[in-house]
Amino acid sequence: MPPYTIVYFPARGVPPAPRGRQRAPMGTGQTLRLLPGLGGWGRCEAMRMLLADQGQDWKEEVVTKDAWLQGPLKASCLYGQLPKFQDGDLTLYQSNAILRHLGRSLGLYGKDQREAALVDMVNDGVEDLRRLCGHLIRHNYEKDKAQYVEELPGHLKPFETLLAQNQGGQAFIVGDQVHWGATHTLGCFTWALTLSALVCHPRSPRPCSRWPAGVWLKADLEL
Ligand code: GTS
Repeated sequence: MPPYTIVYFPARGVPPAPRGRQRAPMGTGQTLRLLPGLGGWGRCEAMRMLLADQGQDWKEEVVTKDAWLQGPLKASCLYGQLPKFQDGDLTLYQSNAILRHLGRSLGLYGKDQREAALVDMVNDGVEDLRRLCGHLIRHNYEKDKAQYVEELPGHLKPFETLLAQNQGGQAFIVGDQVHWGATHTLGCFTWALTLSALVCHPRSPRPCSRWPAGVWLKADLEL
């Protein structure tokens, strides 16, 4: 029995249509389907990718909307929300706390406290970006999409700055080894950039049908 269990909604694969649209534009579906959890960048994709990359096994419990709406499971969750994560007899909620827990227990929290602080900082920045993307999809997509595209470079700038400061961009965003925030960063950037491409070229099957060559991630993207 794997020690880890992820309890979450079936949030991966085809994206939900941005509000005001019937569905994702033709031609993008295939691309988007290649990207794990792109629709809402499901909150469990980063932990799945991290576990897979580290050769860990885990169990999935998929909660349907109907099951959730019945109420008892929601009532049993600490914050009334999913994901819920189990590591043996330890039960956790809050996706970023779960990622941090995996980072600590798998030895992926930077080489010292200084790097750990930087990883925390990067991940909090990624969470902000994630909210920005989520807000665009869930709220005034048509009204806000142009502004989103215009402002995206500014939102990506801090990460670019950090990368440039670390061995001239030849290493990781923090330190010289994989850390727990990397999958969240990678996935969120892909989401943010794909959304931007979707706005600019709504009928084009670009840009991110593949992960960048040489990326450290070994996880199978069809997880
Ligand atoms: N801060 C939480 C985390 O990071 O885990 C947010 C969790 C959350 O928003 N969960 C949503 C939920 O349970 C699902 S998702 O938006 O993350 O996919 N919603 C159902 C409900 O009843 O609130």
